[in-house]
Amino acid sequence: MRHLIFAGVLVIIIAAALIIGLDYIQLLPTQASVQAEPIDSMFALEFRIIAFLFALIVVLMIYSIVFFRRKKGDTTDAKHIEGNTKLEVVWTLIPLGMVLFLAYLGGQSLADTLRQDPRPVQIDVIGQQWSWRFQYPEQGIITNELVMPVNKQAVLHLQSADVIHSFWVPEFRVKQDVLPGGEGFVRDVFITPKEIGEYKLRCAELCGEQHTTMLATVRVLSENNFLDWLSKESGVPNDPVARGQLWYERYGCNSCHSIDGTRNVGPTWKGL
Ligand SMILES: [Cu+2]
Repeated sequence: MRHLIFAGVLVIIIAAALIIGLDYIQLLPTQASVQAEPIDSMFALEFRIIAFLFALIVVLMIYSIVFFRRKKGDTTDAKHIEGNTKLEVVWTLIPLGMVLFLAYLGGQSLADTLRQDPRPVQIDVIGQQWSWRFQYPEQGIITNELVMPVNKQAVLHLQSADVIHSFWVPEFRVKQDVLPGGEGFVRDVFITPKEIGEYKLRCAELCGEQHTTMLATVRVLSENNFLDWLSKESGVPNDPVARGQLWYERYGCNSCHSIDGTRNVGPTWKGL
């Protein structure tokens, strides 16, 4: 009994130290979207459970090694134990209950991230080897950076022009595969940014030679700045050279074709 109380106190102390330590080092980046909230609370809960289970197993193991090791000269056999039905029922039912509870919370969090607000901003996102393109169908805008207003939900309709990519902005937490195959394979992701700022969109699915360069800038603007941006972007220049330059960047041609003769994935456009 004395051992049990002492080991129990040690488990509680180590678990508490681990929980405080994990909170202190802040494993997750800034929480920049409303959809990140349920995901972060799941992380927080699971880190606490993991810290407790780690302490429970490791402390009891090390405690036993230290206090119950064979004494010098002791050649007697250990006591033979044949099963313990009560214990086995308990250590099956408790984890089963915990896993079911976590599944319930996971389902709730998933539903939270998929909730649609009335009249969200509509954005089509096209992933291709190895760039991103964003289209605002209501304003006729095509661009290579994702621009969104703060505190307003955006629905991103994701599709791929070639292989499977994955849309991931760590600060927004939510992540979604981007599939080829057209209409029936479009996947939606809902993001309500809550921090003005600049973020990085990464492709999170190995998609070929230059997968690691498949990045795009994400800018979250105030509502007024977003409206200004929309009106500025919807104008397309009349000069064919300026228009060509603009489309070369917007359609992501520049990720494969150079215009100065530099060797790249595709042939250069120099002299065309
Ligand atoms: Cu990709």
